[in-house]
Formats: sequence, structure tokens, C-alpha cells
Amino acid sequence: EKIRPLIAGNWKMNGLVHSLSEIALIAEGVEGHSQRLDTLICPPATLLMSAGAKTAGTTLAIGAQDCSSETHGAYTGDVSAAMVADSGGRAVIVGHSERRQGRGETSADVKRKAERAVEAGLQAIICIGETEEEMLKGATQDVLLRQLQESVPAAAKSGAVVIAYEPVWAIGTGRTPSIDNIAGLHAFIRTSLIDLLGEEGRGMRILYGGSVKPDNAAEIAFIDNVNGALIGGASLKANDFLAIVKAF
Ligand code: G2H
Repeated sequence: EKIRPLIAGNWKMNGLVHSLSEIALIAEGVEGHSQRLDTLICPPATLLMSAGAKTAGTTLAIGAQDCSSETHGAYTGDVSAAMVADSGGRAVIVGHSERRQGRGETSADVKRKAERAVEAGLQAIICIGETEEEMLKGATQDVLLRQLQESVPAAAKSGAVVIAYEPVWAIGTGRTPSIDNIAGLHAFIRTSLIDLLGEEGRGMRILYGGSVKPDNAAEIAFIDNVNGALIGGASLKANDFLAIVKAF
């Protein structure tokens, strides 16, 4: 049976209070598509609560871009999964490459974050992806398999955990893998998830991320085992995000 797609926007470190008007436009625009798919915007943590209020009563969910691997305590500057949920968030991205590479997060850290997220009732969107160097060495499948084994909690359920495949070299660069390449790697991720999680792995959503734009969304949406998208730059403008939603 068909897996319901999720179209998720990652605003990264962009968005001030005035950007809430863009969120309102997105919430209005996705309404006509909510029979078919789920939508999510992850603004910076400072906007979680106001974005949650702005989208109350709509089908657009709000989420965070990261959470702590700890539940609470002396961790200056960190935001816990419970705080995200308490602010109206329903999901959290964990293990984005900008945190793995840029902030030295390991797969073990990512797994703990995903566990905290699920405990707090959030959907955990676990990102995996190879670097350009790994891709050129032919190590892509090895890297993805290791990241899945080490980042996905053993008890992960398909309703609570989403995988996002984002080739690091495709992020914010305008370069995307070929359609055949995406299809092959999503099939590989599906097989690996079934090996790791059994039946839960069969229904788990696998999003593609990395330079998804209105003009390439339709061909990506059509690929088997692509159950949605994680969108960075093109999620900042309601028109672009909505064009991608329509393509799925
Ligand atoms: C990958 C993606 C969103 P972009 O980081 O997670 O960003 O669509 O800008 O490549």
C-alpha cells in the first residue's frame, strides 16, 4: 500500500518574526493537499511557539531543526525534545549534515536525539547522506548502511521515525543525483530498513533532500521509495514550497 508522503521544509538559520506571514501563506496553500500528504515547516527554535500559534487549526505541522540528546539539566543553550513538544512542535530533524559535519555530531549522538524526540511524542526525522569524497570513492552504500545501523533506534516505529536521505554534495549546491541514482539508493535504504527493523522498515517514510526545487520536484516525486522531500532553500518562499507540494 502507498506510503503517505511528507513534504518538510528546513528553514535552517533563517526567519524572523515577520517571516510568520510566509508560514501563514504556506498553511493556507497546503490545505487543498492535506487529503494526500503531510506537510511540515521547521523554522528556527525562536519561532516555534509563534509558528505553532499561527498554524493552529490548520494541517501544516511545525517542527524543530535539532534537539538535545539529554532530557534536561545543565546544558547551556540546548533545547530539549520536551521543550519542542511543549512549544507546539510535532517533529524534529536530527543528524542533519550541517550538524554532523559542522558541529561534530556522531551517529551515536543522533540516535540518542531521536530517542529523546520519540519519548517526547515528536516525529524524528533522521538525516543520512554521503559526502562528495565518499561518493567518489564508491563508498555511498557502506556509509548509508553504517549511518542507518548507528543512528536509527532499534525500536523505531514507522509512524514516529522518518529517514531523510540527503547527499551532502547536493545540499544547497543546485546539484542533484540522477533519477536512477536516487531510485537505486532509496531502494537500498528500504532494504536496509527492513533488515534492521522488519515490518516497521517497510512502512517508514524515506524523504529525499538536497536541492529540491519546483522544477525538479515532479520527477523526484515519481521515484519508487521516495516518500516525500526535505527542502531547504526552496521552503523559505511559500510559492516555491507550494509548487513542490503540488508536484507530490
Ligand atoms: C538539504 C536541504 C534541506 P537545500 O540541507 O535539508 O537544503 O534544499 O537548500 O539543498
